[in-house]
Amino acid sequence: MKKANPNQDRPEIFNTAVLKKIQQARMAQPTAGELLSGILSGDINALSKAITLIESSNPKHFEKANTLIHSCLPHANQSVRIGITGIPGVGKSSFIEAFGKHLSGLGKKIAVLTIDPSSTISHGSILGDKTRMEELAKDPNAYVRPSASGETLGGVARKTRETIVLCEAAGFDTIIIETVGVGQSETAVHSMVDFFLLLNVSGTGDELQGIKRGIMEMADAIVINKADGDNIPKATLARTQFAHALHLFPSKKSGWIPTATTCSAKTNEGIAEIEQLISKYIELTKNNGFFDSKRAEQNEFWLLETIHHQLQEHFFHHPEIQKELEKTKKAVQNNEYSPFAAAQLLLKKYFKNKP
Ligand SMILES: Nc1nc2c(ncn2[C@@H]2O[C@H](COP(=O)(O)OP(=O)(O)O)[C@@H](O)[C@H]2O)c(=O)[nH]1
Ligand SMILES: [Mg+2]
Repeated sequence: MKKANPNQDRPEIFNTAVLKKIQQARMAQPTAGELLSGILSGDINALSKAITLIESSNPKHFEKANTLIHSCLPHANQSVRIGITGIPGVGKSSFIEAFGKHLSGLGKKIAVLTIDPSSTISHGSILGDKTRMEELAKDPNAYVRPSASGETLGGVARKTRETIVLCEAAGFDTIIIETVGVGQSETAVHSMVDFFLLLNVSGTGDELQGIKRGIMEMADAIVINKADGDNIPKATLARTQFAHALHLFPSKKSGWIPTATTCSAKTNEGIAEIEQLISKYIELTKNNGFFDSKRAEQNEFWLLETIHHQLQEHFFHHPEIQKELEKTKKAVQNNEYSPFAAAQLLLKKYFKNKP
């Protein structure tokens, strides 16, 4: 056998390789404490890892994720949360890019999150070509994070809400949430933001058609985008129509009177005014107490939402219930049982067998 030579560099290379592996493994699996100190120092890499952790659907990660969110909470409230909705193609991503760059110019730090439960199916937006917001993503004051994929709307929404907390702890003072503007995503976003902006475009002259009343009612501002070039007169007309329509809604608890305005994400016309509008809203609602009471209400909503969700998950994943449910479904379909009585039976069984 060859005698070991202490000066031989082979063992050293081996050691460095092992060391590197250990370091990489540690980096890949940082503790909640390591992630927290990374986040608090504004380390984007740590923030991204933390978001991946809370997005994980592996039950083994839940405890660590909860510990992390809990420890971020005391650092997480100094922000303005803005929701942007509108049908695909109105220019939400383009608007956020222009608006985000303007905010960055004012010295703000912006995190952009998207709620798009369909992203796994459509691979991003349906019409848009700016989903990644390339320019804003390059801005050192901005962080752009696409939606968690492969999830239901409820799942995406819950995780987005926790992501907001992490971003705020990392020092982002403006959180912008883009929804795809289809389905129920507006309601989910509305329940996690301070200011809700509905983006629109002028088109057929019959602008108010096709916009759900409930969404208009939630809006704190309606912005007609693409007010540039030949489109300016039409956009101005649309703004007037929306302004009239907004007057017909009952006044808001916030004391704020929603407004309609125009902008162009292409020329930046009107973008600065929208920032001023939102600042006015924040000032008003912080002074009259609505800002804090709305956030408190939202916290309560998410508490109850999470409980509902977890109870449901637990029930439907219970092995005995899963077996029984199939039989019960058939019995109900064949009118052997009333749905109500069958539900009672299943629930009774569930509560009896609860571990
Ligand atoms: N002329 C003009 N086009 C715009 C404006 N904003 C967005 N667009 C275009 O509209 C299309 C859809 O934009 P996008 O931001 O992806 O819309 P989203 O689906 O609502 O996110 C893209 O081709 C954009 O270049 C604008 O202010 N003016
Ligand atoms: Mg988009």
